[in-house]
Amino acid sequence: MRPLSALLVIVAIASPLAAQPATRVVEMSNFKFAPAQLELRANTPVVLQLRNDSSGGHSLTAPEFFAASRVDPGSARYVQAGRVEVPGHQAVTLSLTPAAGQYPLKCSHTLHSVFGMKGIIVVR
Ligand SMILES: [Cu+2]
Repeated sequence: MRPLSALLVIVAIASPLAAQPATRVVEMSNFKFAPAQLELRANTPVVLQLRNDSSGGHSLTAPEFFAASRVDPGSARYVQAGRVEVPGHQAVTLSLTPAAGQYPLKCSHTLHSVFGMKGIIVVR
């Protein structure tokens, strides 16, 4: 294949992928979020994959963040009163568009945030 042809093939393959929102993974375990500081781009659609590798349940609770974000209709059912529950050994995938700001996040389960399960979402 000539170099120009190869380049055109690469562009054709890459373009549809570039239009997809980036996926950011948040790992939930006993008792932390990883990353504890989640950095997102303002007004840019993103897919958040919340993975709980523990046997017990956790939540990502960030009412101000979810109130300020535009949560896609298909993901809205996962957000209840600013909280997303993720049962043990499961994952929840959310599509949303965040707004600029700094938002505290924590796990709402008893004592989990006291044990360190908290963090911040920074949207620039
Ligand atoms: Cu928890």
